[in-house]
Amino acid sequence: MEKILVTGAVGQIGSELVEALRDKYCNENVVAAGHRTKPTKEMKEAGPFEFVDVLDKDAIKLVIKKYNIDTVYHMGAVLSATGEEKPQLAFRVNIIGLYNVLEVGRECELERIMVPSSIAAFGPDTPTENTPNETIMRPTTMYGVSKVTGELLGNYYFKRFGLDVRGIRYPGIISNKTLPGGGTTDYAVEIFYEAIKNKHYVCFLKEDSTLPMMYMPDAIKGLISLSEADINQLKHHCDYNLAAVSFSPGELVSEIQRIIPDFKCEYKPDFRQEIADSWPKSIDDTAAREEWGWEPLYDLRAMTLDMIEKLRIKLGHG
Ligand code: AKB
Repeated sequence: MEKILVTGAVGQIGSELVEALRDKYCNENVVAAGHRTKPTKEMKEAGPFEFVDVLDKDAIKLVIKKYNIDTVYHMGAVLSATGEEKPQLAFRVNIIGLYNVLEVGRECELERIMVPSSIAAFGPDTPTENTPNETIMRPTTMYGVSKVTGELLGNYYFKRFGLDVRGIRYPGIISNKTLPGGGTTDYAVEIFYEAIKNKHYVCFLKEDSTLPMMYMPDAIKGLISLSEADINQLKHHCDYNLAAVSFSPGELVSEIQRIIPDFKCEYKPDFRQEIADSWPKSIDDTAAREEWGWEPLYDLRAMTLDMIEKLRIKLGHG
């Protein structure tokens, strides 16, 4: 049975990933690790939890040894918008933090390290429609720079040290359990909370700003499927494009209005618009489909229906 460590476990993806991995591999085999944010009562009571700063290599090593870890899902990261406000922090956490995890992985001979990348690894020179897996990678955000670096480092550790590092380029992730924080695609989560609570939302991106997006169940399924894929089938390692849906704020608003007809949205683009403008609008994920059978389950309509149903219960707006 695998013994897994999840860094960034209290974050948007990490929190649901821990739940899914605990369901699959048993609670006691999945160690959740956060930096400072306290875990929920459920996360703490269900299985082991540790506070770990990814900038402290010895602390990472200690936890890996303590629990006899063989697989790490390294989800701890600073996202794009925060990364532009605090580029030095983003550099340290996303690049030095990852380097520490890879070095510990090499020293402890870990079986596998999963490291998510992002559509932010692309930049304004990249073709924006159906962006190929292999294309121009010249990001203009610190977050994007850190993600390209992460992909290259992961591929290097595989080739040079035989460490099995794998990763996917996530689009914006939409979810209803833990709020995202500091991302450019966060509007696509906030909008649901505001639509249900106040029937009004002020969007920080333009109405027609199309970006690739994905519903959380698909994001979790994708990462776990890649982790379980037969290594002999993989031609890539840390750089798989992953697509599900692409939509603009305007298209999402129309979809929400099918269920909440009096919902209104205003548009006041801020500094995050420039980040969004540097990213692809849609992604070609043929490599992931062919090499490990990737297939998303949720389209825009199914995701919107499920989000509103779940959030109405959560927010007591039944
Ligand atoms: C962000 O908006 O920074 C992230 C991402 C696309 O990687 N959600």
